[in-house]
Amino acid sequence: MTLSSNGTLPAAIAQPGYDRQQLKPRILHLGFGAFFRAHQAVYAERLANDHASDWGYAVVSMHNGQQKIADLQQQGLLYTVAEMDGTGWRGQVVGVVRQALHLQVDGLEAVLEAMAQPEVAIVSLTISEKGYCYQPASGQLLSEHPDIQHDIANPLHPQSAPGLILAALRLRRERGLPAFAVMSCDNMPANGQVTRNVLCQLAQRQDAELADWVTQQVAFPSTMVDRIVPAVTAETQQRIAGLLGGIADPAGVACEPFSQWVIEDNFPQGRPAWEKVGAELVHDVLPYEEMKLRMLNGSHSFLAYLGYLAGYAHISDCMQDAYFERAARHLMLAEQAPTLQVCGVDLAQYADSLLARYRNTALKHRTWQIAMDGTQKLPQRLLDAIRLHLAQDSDFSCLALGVAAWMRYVGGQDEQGQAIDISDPLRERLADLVGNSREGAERVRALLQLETVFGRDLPDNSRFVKAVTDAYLALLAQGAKASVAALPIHQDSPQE
Ligand code: CS2
Repeated sequence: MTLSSNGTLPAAIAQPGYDRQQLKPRILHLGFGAFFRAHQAVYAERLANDHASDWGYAVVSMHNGQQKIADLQQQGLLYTVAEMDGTGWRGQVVGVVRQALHLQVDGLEAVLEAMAQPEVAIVSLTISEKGYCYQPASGQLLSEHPDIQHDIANPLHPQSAPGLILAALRLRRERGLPAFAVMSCDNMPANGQVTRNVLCQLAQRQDAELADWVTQQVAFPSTMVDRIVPAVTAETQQRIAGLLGGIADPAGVACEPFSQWVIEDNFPQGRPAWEKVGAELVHDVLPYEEMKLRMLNGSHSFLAYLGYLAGYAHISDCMQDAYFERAARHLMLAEQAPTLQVCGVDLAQYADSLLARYRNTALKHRTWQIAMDGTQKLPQRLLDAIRLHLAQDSDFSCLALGVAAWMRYVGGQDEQGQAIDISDPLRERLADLVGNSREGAERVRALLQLETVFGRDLPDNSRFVKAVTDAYLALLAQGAKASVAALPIHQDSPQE
């Protein structure tokens, strides 16, 4: 039995209480991953259930996730979201997806046609940092990216996400339809601006008139998104089947109860009334994005690299080590919070709530998962704050140790000499730099050559190079656990 032939779901499972036929795919979402399913779609579900909203989704996956789209289609475009914590698992069936396509299966024409429907007012994205084909250190298009090179030469047959969106905008322009807004929901500061940069810069390389039209007509609202959604495992699927009374849901997803969404209110073709279901619509998202990226994602990456090296498989395992918890708190409050502009948020309380979320043992959020794609994550999570410390001559020991731990991690061997499975779009370049440098200070200097990560300024800054090198050598000499325990953290620091 599948989810769509239901009628027999246990009473505890919330189900769509609205007429799904009334929903129109007014948002087309690119990237049908676990995060979208557990975050943005749930806001739309609440709007449809409680506020008679007709904002439904068309979802499109481009590269991976063929099976996921097929699974979803098999079960009438329904799937389950389970919230999990120490008190148990609670399930809900989500029905806001009205159409699901996969570029490799349904073809480019079908995808572009879906994006060119007059009712599509928003194209939203969860394509992960690397999907933008940009340079994390500068926020500009990475024109030498092979997919971008391809899309410059073949604008009508794009391979990259920016190329696909541009091809859809081109079609709308030809048909005299208004542009949709393009809303990034990925973890980058000023993610709207990054999206604007890559689209406009790619358009300039393709067609000057299209570039002008995009610059003038397309809105790129920024957002801050937050919900911890670990990768789905066989165990997650079993638990979900248990909730559903034995029905398997291969498109199901499980997440923490917490959820936050801050959105720049810039939608010329209209938007759902997200504010009715807990999202915050604001004029300027950047202060919130920086707060979340530095305090949450920054501490996540710190815990991921050091935790992995120390043998902790999950974030909640790191929290069992008092030195790790102390270091994460110090990183948040003493090294990240002072670099933030956000007003009206109690950052000590925010840090406490993050640590409480990290302690959720039901999540089983793997350090390995967070360690992925470090070259795309380090700048906004650790390096931006380091630049501010360098400018004001303040301490950044935890941040430096985080960067050093990433370098140790991409070295490819853990502290027991076991190989690390490194997942990163620059994996080959990393292996090259590692393979051609001697272990120790030379390795640090080699990795600092990655300009898309470190820019040109950091490798030239002697204080930065020394802090990271010292931390790296300490990691080699004494290991991750001892390095975290030895951090110069004063317990009576006023900020803690
Ligand atoms: C994590 C994020 O995998 C990672 O890099 O830091 O996915 C994190 O769980 C989310 O941003 C939380 O909102």
